[in-house]
Amino acid sequence: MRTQVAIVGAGPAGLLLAHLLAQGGVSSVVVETRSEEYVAARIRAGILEHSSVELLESVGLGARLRAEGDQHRGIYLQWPGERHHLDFVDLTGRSVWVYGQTELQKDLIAARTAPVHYEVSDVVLDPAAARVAFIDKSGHKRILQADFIAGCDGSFGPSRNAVPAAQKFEKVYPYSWFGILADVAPSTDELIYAWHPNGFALHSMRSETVSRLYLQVPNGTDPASWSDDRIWSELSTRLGHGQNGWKLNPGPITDKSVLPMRSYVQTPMRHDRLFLAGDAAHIVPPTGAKGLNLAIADVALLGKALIASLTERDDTLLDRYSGDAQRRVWRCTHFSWWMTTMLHTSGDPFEAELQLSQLRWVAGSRAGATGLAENYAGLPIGY
Ligand code: FAS
Ligand code: PHB
Repeated sequence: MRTQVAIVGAGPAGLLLAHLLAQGGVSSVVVETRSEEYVAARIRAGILEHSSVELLESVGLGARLRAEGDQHRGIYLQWPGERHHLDFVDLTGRSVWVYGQTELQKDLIAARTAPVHYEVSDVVLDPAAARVAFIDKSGHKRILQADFIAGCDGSFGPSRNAVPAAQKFEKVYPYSWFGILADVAPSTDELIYAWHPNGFALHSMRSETVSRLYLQVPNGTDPASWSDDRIWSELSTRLGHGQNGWKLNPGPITDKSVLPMRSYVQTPMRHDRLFLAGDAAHIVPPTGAKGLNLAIADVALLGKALIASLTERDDTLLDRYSGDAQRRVWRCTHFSWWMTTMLHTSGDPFEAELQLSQLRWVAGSRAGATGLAENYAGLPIGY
């Protein structure tokens, strides 16, 4: 098989890159180990930052997002007895959108801009020859010859290990997130990030009838070990049920999962004719809502660079890709670490006082609030 760009992975990075390339007249073929249904159904991110929405709209992927997504002006920061709204639009002129990653994935699949081979196995990359070997779902050995390979295969794919002598930075946090989906209307109009002595809690949502909530739990927590009652009781405590008349409305829980928290950055994001994008190159703790948005920012840069190389024989952007992408990767890695360490408790009373002081400053100072807003709503792509 022959194409211009072989894309490994059909998550948001892989499918969005295929879409951007097609818009620029460049052909691609995607190979994916999972089924289309599995990839579309994975429950993951929920927030799209301003520049992600602008990019998606600019390439014809904004219609359902605008119709079914929910534009938010900001977030609430909370600690016992206090809840403060940070208005990103007032502070930075930029907003965010609540639109589940599953919905974006469905939009990307529906756009069908490139052939996708689902349920493949034995994927082997040859970065120097720009070749991908795999077994297709009928059991046939296939060779995909391209000009370039895009490694969009997430944190467990082969691409990140196909970069010899890569420098790897990793931080594992001493806690995880227990996430639930519940068939109940959100009890808040915008997201609540809550600091509490018992641990962090987040009230997010997916629609007017589906809530998405998270609890800080010890690493290794078994989702089955928490009863629904215990989950709602702990969420009520940490989110301030009854505080200033506010109520958390419980409802039927339809999904439970525990997500370990870590930061991971690998550099460079290129080897020979292989380029990494998205979780293949970096992982952030979800506290800053950056994972999906960083994947989008990577492929926005990589798509432009590949199009310039393949249609104008200009490799300037390709040669700069890893350095340009890493600037935003480290900005988002720092912001995600900063939000995580500010909001998650460790039981250390000194640390708790520092966290509360930082929260009071961010919520009470326009400079502090603007710093959070700039990063959360997202710096311009190419920052
Ligand atoms: P993905 O992991 O989404 O996609 C990679 C694809 O490559 C997958 O479909 C995989 O099956 C495929 N693949 C793997 N190995 C392969 C191989 N050998 N050959 C071919 N294909 C292969 N981010 C947030 O912002 N907020 C959140 O709340 C949040 N929650 C998350 C919860 C979980 C459980 C996980 C794992 C991630 C979460 N994230 C969250 C981060 C997530 O949204 C990622 O940032 C986003 O999916 C990145 O997209 P991709 O880079 O495309 O990687
Ligand atoms: C989500 O809705 O899944 C979500 C929102 C904000 C975050 C993390 C996850 O910081």
